[in-house]
Amino acid sequence: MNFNSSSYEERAAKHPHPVARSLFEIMVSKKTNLCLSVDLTSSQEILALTDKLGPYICLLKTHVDIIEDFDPDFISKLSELSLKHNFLIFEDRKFADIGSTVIKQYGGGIYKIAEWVHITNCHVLPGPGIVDGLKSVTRDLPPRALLILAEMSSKGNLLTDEYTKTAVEIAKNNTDFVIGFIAQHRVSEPSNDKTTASGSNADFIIMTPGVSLPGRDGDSFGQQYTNPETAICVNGTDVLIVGRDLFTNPDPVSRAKEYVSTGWNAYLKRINK
Ligand code: BMP
Repeated sequence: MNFNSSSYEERAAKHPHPVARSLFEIMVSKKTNLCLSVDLTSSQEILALTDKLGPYICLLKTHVDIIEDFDPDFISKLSELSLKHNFLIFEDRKFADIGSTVIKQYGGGIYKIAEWVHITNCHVLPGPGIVDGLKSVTRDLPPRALLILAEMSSKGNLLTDEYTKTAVEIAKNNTDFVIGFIAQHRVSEPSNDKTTASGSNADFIIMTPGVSLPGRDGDSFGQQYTNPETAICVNGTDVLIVGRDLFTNPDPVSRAKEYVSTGWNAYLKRINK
């Protein structure tokens, strides 16, 4: 679909959701639209890389259930890094069960995701009850937000156009909690002067995984990559999610700087600055 030609500043000023506002404000102040997907399995390695790349990212994406030595102290340290470097935390949990089960998965268990994570995500396969369930967990917490998986990067995935449209409808009915999509394209109308707090003109943030600078051609399990410039200028994404191309790089800081400048220049081109 279309891309969004408003600046992140304009979108921050108008956005009704506090988590979306914070994210846009961080992006503007640090001049970055990069999200590090820190898919490592040792908590020490995750913390060390996050401390190194913290200055270059607006968002840190975790898969907390792959950590082999998880302990609650890890969460305190990660939260300290998020304050030190000014980024938000996104747990890529991809909830996919009925409302009453996701309530326990999001709020409880050993990870207590809702307590420390600003943003999480879900599939809408079970129908809108999953969003209602997740939202109910956040009632007495600081602001929390949800992304809906509307498209996936992997070859042969089953998220059809029809499914994507339904995902967008569910998001539009829950703009007090859903701030955007994990998607490969801008799947909803871009915001404009008619942007409203909710409903059909809500300003959804598009975050795209399966992004790599030229040179990485997918993996042997169906991952597919788009380059940052295409993702931002053609497909209309707002946040670039990058994993292995950063955390397996021998010089992740230099690589992160390349993503930051490529991503930011592509964004400036898109908004015509
Ligand atoms: P990488 O850049 O190393 O391919 O990692 C991509 C990250 O984004 C992984 O953590 C994966 O779980 C996630 N992801 C994805 O690759 N495609 C999707 O459609 C949705 C995802 O969350």
